Formats: sequence, structure tokens, C-alpha cells
Amino acid sequence: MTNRTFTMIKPDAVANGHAGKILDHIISAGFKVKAMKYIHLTSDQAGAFYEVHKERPFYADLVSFMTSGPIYAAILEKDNAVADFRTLIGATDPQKADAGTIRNLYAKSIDANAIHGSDSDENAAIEGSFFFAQTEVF
Ligand code: FUP
Repeated sequence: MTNRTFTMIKPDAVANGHAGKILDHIISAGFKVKAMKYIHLTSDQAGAFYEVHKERPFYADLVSFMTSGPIYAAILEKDNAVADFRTLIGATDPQKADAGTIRNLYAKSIDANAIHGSDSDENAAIEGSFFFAQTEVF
């Protein structure tokens, strides 16, 4: 669905107390929350979610980081959701993220980078259904 994306507010941002400000930033930018849950991923769950990165050198650290504390997972809706949300969160590496983006404001490093945003409509649908049943999306 082209008007939806999927996000996670990652363990670093939750632990640092930034989740509320990040959610406000997202909603103020025009995104509607269609589904949300607060969840502490298991290694199996994080490993499966990031399976596409399995061969990358940072995979083990990524799974370890994503299981280091609870996250907020959410499905968001807005016109042009995937691209607009990627613009809102900024580059993967917060040092390269534009001023005012969520990663520029709240992330410390490329691995602990505060937030996830789907990179395509196809992945938005896959990632959303990884976390939510149809009956949990409103
Ligand atoms: P993004 O789509 O911006 O979340 O970035 P990627 O899909 O390339 O990477 C997914 C996650 O892997 C990042 F959010 C953080 C982690 N990562 C690293 O830890 N090191 C890297 O060099 C690249 C990504």
C-alpha cells in the first residue's frame, strides 16, 4: 500500500527518554498512527526482521542492539509515506543526517540510530505484517 510505512523507535531512543518527542515529531509531520506496540524483541525476532542484512559485518551487533531494550513499533499512514518518512528521519548515519531530522536530533551513531523507516512500499508491507495482525491495524 503506497500510503503506509513502518517504523521502530529503537532501544537507544526509548532508553534515552526520546520516544515521546519522536512520536510528536512524526505526528506533527502529518503521519497518522495506524497500529502501535511496545515490545522487547527476542534475538530470533530481531534476527528474522534483519535477515536481509545476515551477511553484513554489523549483523550480530545489530541484533544485539535491537534486543538491548524495548522498542515502539508502528504502522504509519500519509501520502507518499515511505519517501516522506525517510526524509523525516534522515540518513542512516546521524553525522550525515540533515539538520532537524529525527536522526540528527536524537541519534548518536550509525548503529544506535534512534529510528527505523521502511525503504520501499514492498518492505513497508512486509515489515508491518511482521509485527501486526490485520485486526491490530486501525
Ligand atoms: P536504514 O534503512 O537507514 O535503516 O539503513 P540500513 O537498512 O542500511 O541499515 C539497517 C540498520 O543496520 C541501521 F539502522 C543500523 C545498522 N547499520 C549498522 O549498524 N552499520 C552500518 O554500517 C549500516 C547499518
